[in-house]
Amino acid sequence: MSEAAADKPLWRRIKAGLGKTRRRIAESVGDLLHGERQIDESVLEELETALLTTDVGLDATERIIQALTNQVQRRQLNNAEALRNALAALLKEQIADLQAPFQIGEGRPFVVFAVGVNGTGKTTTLGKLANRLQGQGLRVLLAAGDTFRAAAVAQLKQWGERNGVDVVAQGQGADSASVVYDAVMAAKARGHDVVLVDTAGRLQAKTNLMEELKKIHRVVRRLDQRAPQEVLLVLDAGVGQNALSQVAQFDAAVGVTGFVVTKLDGSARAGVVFAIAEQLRQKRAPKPIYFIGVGEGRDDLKPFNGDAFVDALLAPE
Ligand SMILES: Nc1nc2c(ncn2[C@@H]2O[C@H](COP(=O)(O)OP(=O)(O)OP(=O)(O)O)[C@@H](O)[C@H]2O)c(=O)[nH]1
Ligand SMILES: [Mg+2]
Repeated sequence: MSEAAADKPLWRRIKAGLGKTRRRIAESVGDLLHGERQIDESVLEELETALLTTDVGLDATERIIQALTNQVQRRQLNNAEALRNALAALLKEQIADLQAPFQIGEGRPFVVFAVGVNGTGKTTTLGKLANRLQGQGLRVLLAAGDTFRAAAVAQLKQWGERNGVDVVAQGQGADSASVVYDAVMAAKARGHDVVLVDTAGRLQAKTNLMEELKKIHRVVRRLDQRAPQEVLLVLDAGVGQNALSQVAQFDAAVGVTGFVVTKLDGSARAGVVFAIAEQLRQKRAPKPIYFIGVGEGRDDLKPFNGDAFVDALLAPE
């Protein structure tokens, strides 16, 4: 099977998940990308607006439009297909550095944190991830490090029960660092490969919660210098450009190693992925988007594939 053929089902599923953003692009510039329009500099203004309204962000949009303008001036883009191909190539290039497989590497247990502001999808993402990793034959333990919200432990336990994954938890209000300590020790004793640590959603401004997160991080680091091997910042695509400040703040607090962008299915702002790439590029600190969330089901966590992502966004209805 060719590589393109092998990718097709993934592409199709992502296309469905990105429906809202895709439709917004198709509605605003579909005639331009898929029709018979003459390509000149004025059509690029419409494209610029479409990119901005899907949250690609000013900087990335400007760079892309500038590159297209140059090509139009050199008369390299004289039909819709040429424009669509050029745009796709630029968008793919923009996020090429963000692609890396999520791998369970060295260290047992391999410790993964999910961090992020309230309600971005941390708990759900860990549930889906537990399912995925168990499917790869790894022994997974979930740690209910969110002791802040009453329903949080129950929510994680429910995910655990549904998928046959062990959960380490204490009651609401317990010290989250102690829960995580217990979980790592339990994993060592029982031979789990991976500990997935759920943490409380926090407002970036709440320093005490950020301090608590740093404390959990320190406790785990003390148990194993290499841990946590991954700190996943879970971002809700719906917040658009606001995601950028979350990246900066969580990275400063606990050193983010990669991202999960959730709720792409419910948002017309999937372009934020390009804005994140732009921010990382400017800081010369590329980090991968390991996964995207395209639904609430356990199979709705997909590895991020930049080319498939762009092809899905630009696909006609
Ligand atoms: N449509 C859709 N819904 C999602 C996705 N990921 C999470 N959700 C939903 O978003 C809501 C919040 O998810 P949680 O996993 O509880 O978020 P959280 O970050 O753990 O929230 P806190 O612990 O309160 O900070 C739930 O209703 C999830 O089902 C996704 O990719 N797509
Ligand atoms: Mg949660």
